[in-house]
Amino acid sequence: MKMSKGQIGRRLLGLAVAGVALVACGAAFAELGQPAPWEYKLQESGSPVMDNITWFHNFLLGLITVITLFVLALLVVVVVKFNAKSNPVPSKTTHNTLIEVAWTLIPVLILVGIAVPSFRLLFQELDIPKADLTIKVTGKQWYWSYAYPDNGKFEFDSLLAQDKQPRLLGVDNEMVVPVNKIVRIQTTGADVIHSFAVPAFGIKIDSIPGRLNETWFKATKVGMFYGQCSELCGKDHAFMPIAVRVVNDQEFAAWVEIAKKKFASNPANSFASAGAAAQ
Ligand SMILES: [Cu+2]
Repeated sequence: MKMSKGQIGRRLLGLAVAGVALVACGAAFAELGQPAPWEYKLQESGSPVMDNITWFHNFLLGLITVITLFVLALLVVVVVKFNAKSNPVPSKTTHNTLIEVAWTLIPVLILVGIAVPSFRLLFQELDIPKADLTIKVTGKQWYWSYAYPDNGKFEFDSLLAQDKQPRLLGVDNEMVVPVNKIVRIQTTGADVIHSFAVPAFGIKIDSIPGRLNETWFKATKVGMFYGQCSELCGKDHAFMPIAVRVVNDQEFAAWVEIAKKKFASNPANSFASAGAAAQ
């Protein structure tokens, strides 16, 4: 099939419009705390650590775009100006001190420019501030258990709820945390290695049997935040979502009172109360 220039132009214009519409939809569908259809960016941030991860991601993306375009431009110059036809007698130059110093120093400076914010982010993630509350997260085949040692030592299981939305992310018992409070997560695995991850909080940490790993987040927005187990842990790996409900202080206090009674008969709590009796 032969197309006229006008037809090709119209097709290209159509493609461009479709592309722009797709990008606009990606932005329009973005929802706090969960993935969205056609999303191509990081999830919207809900914590200071994720703010910095997002900034660092955008910074690197900008930097790598500039570097890639620069290298592409150099390649084009070489191909066009120095091919055998347009440059039949090649130069015999082998050294140029200025260029050699520049192509050593400039990449070093770029790497230092990346290293500084990179290490700052790493320290922010790993250096856990004084926590307002601790939640112990245990990964099990195939669900999560949450224990609140600072709020009455209750523990409960959180399982996928088939009838809840968003699909495959809704659970029967959500983890509940207060807004703008520093939450320390201590995590371990009861059987195999799992990984506790909530993208909007910028956390992902392995839950390893026999080890206690730590991370932290400070949720800055009220609402529902979802994550998934991020370590292949067996046949139902895809069906052990993480749902975190961020509420204000009064709602959190009220929930703790209800949870203490509701989960009092949970067999997991016999261990917690046995621990309390032994103290
Ligand atoms: Cu898992």
